[in-house]
Amino acid sequence: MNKPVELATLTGAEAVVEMLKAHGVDVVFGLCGDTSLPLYDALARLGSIKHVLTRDERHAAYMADGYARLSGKVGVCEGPSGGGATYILPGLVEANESSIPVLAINTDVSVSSRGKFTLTELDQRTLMKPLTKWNAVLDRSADIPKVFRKAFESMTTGRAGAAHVALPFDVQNGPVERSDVWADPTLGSFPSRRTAPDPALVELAAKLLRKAKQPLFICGGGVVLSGAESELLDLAEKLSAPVATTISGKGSVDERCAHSVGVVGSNGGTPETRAVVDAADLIVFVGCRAGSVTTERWRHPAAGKARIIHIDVDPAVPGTNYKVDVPLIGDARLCLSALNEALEGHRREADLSWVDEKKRAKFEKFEALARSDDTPIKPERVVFELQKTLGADAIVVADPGTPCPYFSAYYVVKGAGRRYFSNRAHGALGYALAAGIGAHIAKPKVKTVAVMGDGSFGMCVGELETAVRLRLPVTFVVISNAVYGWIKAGQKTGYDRRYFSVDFGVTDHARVAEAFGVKSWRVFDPAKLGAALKTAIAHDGPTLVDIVCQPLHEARAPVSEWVA
Ligand SMILES: Cc1ncc(C[n+]2csc(CCOP(=O)(O)OP(=O)(O)O)c2C)c(N)n1
Repeated sequence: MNKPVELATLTGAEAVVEMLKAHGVDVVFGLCGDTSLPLYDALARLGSIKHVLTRDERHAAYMADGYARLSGKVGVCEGPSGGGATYILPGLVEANESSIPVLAINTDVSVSSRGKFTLTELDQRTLMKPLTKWNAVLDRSADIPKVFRKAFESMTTGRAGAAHVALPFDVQNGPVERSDVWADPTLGSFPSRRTAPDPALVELAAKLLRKAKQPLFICGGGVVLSGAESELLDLAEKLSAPVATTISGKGSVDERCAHSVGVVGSNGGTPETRAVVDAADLIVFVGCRAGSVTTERWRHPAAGKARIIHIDVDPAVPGTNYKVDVPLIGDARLCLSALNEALEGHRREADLSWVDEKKRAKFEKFEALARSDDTPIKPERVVFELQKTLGADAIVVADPGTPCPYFSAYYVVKGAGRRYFSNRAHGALGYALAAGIGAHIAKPKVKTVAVMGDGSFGMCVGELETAVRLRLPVTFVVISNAVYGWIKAGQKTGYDRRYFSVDFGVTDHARVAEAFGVKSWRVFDPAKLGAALKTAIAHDGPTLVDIVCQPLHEARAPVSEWVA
């Protein structure tokens, strides 16, 4: 341990930092520990990588996730052994399932201390294996360069995902040949090494699209991840086809345009958007897993109701939930652009006013509630006021509970590209605050707003200190109702109002935030909400608006069914 190293060599910890730099990493989110001391020392000495100290590892991973979504680069987080690994895990699994490249590094007890009841010893290899796309535990320093090259290649090629590397204490101190420290920097961004679809299948898909009477696109996160927005719009215009999205697909298309249907499914869809799905005779799923929420448990579309073209970079996706007429395997941008080429000169003229009618009907119901001066404040009013206040380029991050379904349904994304996201893989409460911080660090010139329920607030409040310490002008909005409202609404509709163990006490979140040094407002009166949000959003430091809201079990459901 701590042997002097030769000049042609780096220490393992130095090599890790150099490998991160070689892949273009400029920020790491994380939290210190005994086993991380060599890594921290290397980060300090080798400069250039900014370290964002977080208050727990879960939020470090959520920050890395939000950062990756907005920067298009791999998000990196780190923590120590034992609890540092178990705490980082929730963020890592969310990123992996959401196809976001996040690299987590947990330092570990020395290789020489393994199997001796060493404090914090944990089988990180087995723990992380089912939760990541790729993971490794380093046993020798010489392997550091190739392990990091493999991690980046694995995270950003094909279906993007998370990777985990465990870095033992003595491995951080051992030697690495300087000449081994190199990388392909393009692997630091995603998607890298795009793959194109089979031309024969492209022709088949084009044939189906030419014949379709009522084609519809349902876009998942894959369109935004691949940057395929303009190829999608070109194709939708050629076919005069409506474009619906999942929650993660919001931003595939400017939601103000005639083609946009909005979000479909059981967490943000409405009867009007469902009707558009039911009317289609050909559905093109793009970068979408056609999971339970998007399809309302595989009922919309119903099996056999429409022909299916399924575009996905992951060959395992098409055919999993629907009988697919044509699977197109490849990067969404390359697949859509191949379809555009195959349909060159084709134009299906069709009137989209029926889609507009559906949207009008949906927003009429919404606005009637959004303009209400009732107290407690209706969730619709919160969406309405934020929509009025935020610029077109703002980023909104929504937690589960009230925020996700309401903002997914009614917050209109003005422009294509990532402007709205939620943690749709596991939907764990308490994601938005930290993911919003990560998003802001990636896009500091754009306003970021994180919207959460009070259940979520209880799970992430510690990171307010991080926002204050770094003076981040992020606005946090708490929908305050002293209840795990989404679940109580499920007890109302599915269990005959037998409410059980879902209510908790009232907290003044504005005062809590103030104690951290966050400028805060607590709003009861709907007439005062707009002004409070406007001032909070314009402020040049962290702000929080605590809105006393109608609980979900008393509100009109934004969807027909509560349990996906
Ligand atoms: C970590 C975690 N635990 C439990 C759940 C299950 N769950 C989904 S929504 C919800 C209620 C959310 O409550 P709150 O954040 O107060 O928002 P509200 O529904 O009241 O708007 C719960 C407990 C979850 N999504 N994540």
